[in-house]
Amino acid sequence: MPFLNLGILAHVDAGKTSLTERLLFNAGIIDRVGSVDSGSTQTDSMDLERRRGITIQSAVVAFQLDGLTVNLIDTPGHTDFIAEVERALRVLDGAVLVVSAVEGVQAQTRVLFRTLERLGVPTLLFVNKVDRRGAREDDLMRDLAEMLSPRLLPMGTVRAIGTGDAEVAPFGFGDPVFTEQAVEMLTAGSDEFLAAYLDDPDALDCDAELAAQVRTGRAHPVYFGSAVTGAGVAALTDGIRRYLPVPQRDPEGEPVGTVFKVEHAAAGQKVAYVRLRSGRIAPREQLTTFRRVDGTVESFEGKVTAVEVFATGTETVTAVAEPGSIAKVKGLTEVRIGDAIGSEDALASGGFFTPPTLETVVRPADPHDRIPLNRALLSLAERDPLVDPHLDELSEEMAVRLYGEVQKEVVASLLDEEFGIAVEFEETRAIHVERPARTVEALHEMGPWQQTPHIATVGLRLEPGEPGSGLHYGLEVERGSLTRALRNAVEETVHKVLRRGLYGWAVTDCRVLLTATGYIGRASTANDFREVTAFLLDLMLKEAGTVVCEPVNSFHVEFPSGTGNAVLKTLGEARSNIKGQFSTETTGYVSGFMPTEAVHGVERRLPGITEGLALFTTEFAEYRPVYGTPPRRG
Ligand SMILES: Nc1nc2c(ncn2[C@@H]2O[C@H](COP(=O)(O)OP(=O)(O)OP(=O)(O)O)[C@@H](O)[C@H]2O)c(=O)[nH]1
Ligand SMILES: [Mg+2]
Repeated sequence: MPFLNLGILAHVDAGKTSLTERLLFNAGIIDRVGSVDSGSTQTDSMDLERRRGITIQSAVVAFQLDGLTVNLIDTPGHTDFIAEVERALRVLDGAVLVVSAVEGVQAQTRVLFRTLERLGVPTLLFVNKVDRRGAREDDLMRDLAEMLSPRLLPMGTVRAIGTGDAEVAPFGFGDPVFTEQAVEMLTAGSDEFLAAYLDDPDALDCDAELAAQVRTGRAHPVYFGSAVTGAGVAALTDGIRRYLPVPQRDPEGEPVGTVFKVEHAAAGQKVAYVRLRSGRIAPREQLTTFRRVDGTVESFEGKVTAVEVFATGTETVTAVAEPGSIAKVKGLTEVRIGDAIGSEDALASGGFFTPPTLETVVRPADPHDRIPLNRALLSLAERDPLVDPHLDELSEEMAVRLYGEVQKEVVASLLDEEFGIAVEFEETRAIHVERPARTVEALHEMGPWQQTPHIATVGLRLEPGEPGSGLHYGLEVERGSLTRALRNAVEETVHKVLRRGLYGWAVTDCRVLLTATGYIGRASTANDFREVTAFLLDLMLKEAGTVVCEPVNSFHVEFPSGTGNAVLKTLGEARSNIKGQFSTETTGYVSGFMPTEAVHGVERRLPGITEGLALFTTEFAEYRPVYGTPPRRG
């Protein structure tokens, strides 16, 4: 049976989990629609998810749709868990982007839509909560077109919007007004379709053209509805079946896939969630997994002991995994989230979203728990490598990287529930970065044979890059001028040394080029190359100097006019840089930038000074040079 791996994505609270529940109900998988508010849904299964009513981890459920198995991935919307969304994005054949009819397009909606577009993931839009007071239709459609894409087509209209009786009347190609609107959008998206239209408008197959344009990410049908009342959801289901692609996959050949989730089953056994691109996976299969570590690719061998695939809802059955399916694979002891199976080519190159910009020191409430805590943190990192547990040099305690305060709570709760370790955190602080200030070069030439301590010639150039471009390493010498082992030794050392710049922060937004090499047959060792490279980089960093930068968020806040002074004072104390400001008789609006470190404090204080009426949205914008004396790490 063919598979469709479908992601449900949206900003926080848009109704993804409720919609998942409704789709399962409509497919006959569950006989009662669970509710997020009473903690009874299929996909919010962690204790903390049920207690807080938010999704923290992506979850997979399956249902059948006219001979198609849909593996649905319900993702979290809270920005602290964007890493989960990132991993889900790598395995999707299609997506439903949910927007709330009341809250409308949010910063996160734009981020997600841009990413889906960039990856070419065919995407339908679902405007949820049409039953809620304040739900909008026409002007929301205008917002969607303006803020997301002009290539949208509303697939129905809502009657009695904003009431519990809201119903959706789907459009069809029998309706001339809808057909005209569809033709207008479709001709703008394809010159061939435009030519065919000019040739003979009556011979057009608009539905087939719409499917073709959706599948290539050039058009997006928009469905209105309510996950809670079920209005409009049947039309969405029809759209999923009709317009999203069901890729053909090769069942022969080696299994190739991506690990997008890792769980620990009872007895600490690891369960890898694999989206299989081609080939099959059966028990006793020997698999090779690949992982990028410090710029080079490492591989691990593992033998599969058990395979289960998603069958109905959250239930899985023992089976041979077919291409296109999502399988739970046991037996791969070394496996980590993000690993590629069967082929290096399946490895992701870089992330779609900015890595965490905050960090905190975590210490056990009971000092005897130090070693178990280290072990537990490493185990968490297998599921979420971005947490990146590392030793904080000043406090000599473990530190973890975070997207925000809610994630801190999740880490604490996982450590408590799964490992029985109570922890305390230090105050969250921003992770700064260092950018080299100018281009520098250095060369170490080996002296006469057997007289130099290091038998290695290495030339390096360090060049500042564009802000946000990351760290890149490249060769300006022939690949063959150095053996593979020695070349790797240089590259690894570059990544390792630049993890700590002059102030202790990671060095980024630059290029390091290998400009000269030399070695002597068996006499030169990888260690010679490591030590020379580290020595040169140290010199070069000192000579170039670095600019320390801090993470900065853009923000937008709306508040009752009378509270303007208090809001501006709070923003000022948070070192905000205000870019735009205006007010009407009732409402004030301010937008600008503030250090990421200050965001949580502002979020906490705004409700108190605005009687809970402020609307605050924010997202990471960029790293900016800090004023005054740069802070040192640790
Ligand atoms: N009235 C109404 N409420 C809805 C609808 N869909 C969801 N809700 C409510 O909105 C809240 C959030 O719903 P969820 O389904 O948890 O939203 P989510 O997008 O999964 O949230 P996160 O996973 O935390 O990002 C809950 O209180 C739901 O009951 C809807 O169609 N109508
Ligand atoms: Mg949810």
